[in-house]
Amino acid sequence: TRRMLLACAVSVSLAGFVPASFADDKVTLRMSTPASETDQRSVALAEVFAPQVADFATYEPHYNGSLIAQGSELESIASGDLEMSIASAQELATFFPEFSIFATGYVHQDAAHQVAVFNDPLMDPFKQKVEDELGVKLLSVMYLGRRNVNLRQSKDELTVMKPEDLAGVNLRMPGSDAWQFLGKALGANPTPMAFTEIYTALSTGSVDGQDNPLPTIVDAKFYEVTKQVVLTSHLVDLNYIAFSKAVWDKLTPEQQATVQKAADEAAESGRQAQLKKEEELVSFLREQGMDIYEPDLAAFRNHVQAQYVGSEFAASWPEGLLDKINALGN
Ligand code: KDO
Repeated sequence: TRRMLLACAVSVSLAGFVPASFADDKVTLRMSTPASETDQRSVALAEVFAPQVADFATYEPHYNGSLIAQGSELESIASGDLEMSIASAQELATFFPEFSIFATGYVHQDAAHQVAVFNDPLMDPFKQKVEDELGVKLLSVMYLGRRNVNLRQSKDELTVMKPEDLAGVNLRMPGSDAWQFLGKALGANPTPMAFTEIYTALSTGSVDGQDNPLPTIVDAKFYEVTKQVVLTSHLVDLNYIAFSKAVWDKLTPEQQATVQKAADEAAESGRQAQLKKEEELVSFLREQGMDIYEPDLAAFRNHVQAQYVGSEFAASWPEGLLDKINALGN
């Protein structure tokens, strides 16, 4: 009987073990992001990207940094532990410093400018390098929005018109050099912290504020634990749809074209949704009792730009690139 039991156990476990390639011949696309499921980029990928690739791929999103911690997604794709992410230029700049140009304050002017830059030949060497050296394809550019300074203090307690007004303010910024530099360039005292920790940090007062676009302030409910938004628009922020080159290379040319089209259409759909939210949410946030106002934008722009001139970041930018980027704007 012992033998029989054993034989039985073996056959049961063998039956349970079906290699992925036999279980179904679809490729699984694990996507990891610190963003929530209701973030417009997440929604666009789930509702526009996933159905278009469904014939040959199963899209498997992981939200709120639950699979891979914020900032480690690209190396996970490189090592084969992840197939997709919503990557930032700041993350790419940790591997390739020249990407910091796309993470620099007051460079991109709006969503259309981001698209023009991403589709311009100036982007080709950037995309190629990421593909060759990291095994990651940057498929399309997504719009995150205009980042603004969001503080716990009310406007009566602290009115921010100029960078000097942010002196000593502990501003949470994401944890990489390019982000910390931007926080300092704004005049604040930047503190690195993962996105998923911001709400608690704001509610306990371990930071004075954070910076993100209005749709994120609403989606992550930061308005519950903050009192004002200073419309600095210091970074018209973007993300790239990052895709494993190893997986891409296993797809047929038709499947590759489908993935590319699905990514472009998801990015466009998410962009339109996010732009609409940015417009609508000012009144929503005011209804929640928040102060929302414009500071002296020229003062912020001049101060931020002056910090980058002569910086280690600017030293990594290819000659003439900033002019080319500016020429693609208004
Ligand atoms: C953030 O950590 O503040 C940030 O906005 C940085 C972005 O690059 C992006 O990763 C985003 O978080 C997450 O997707 C959560 O919205």
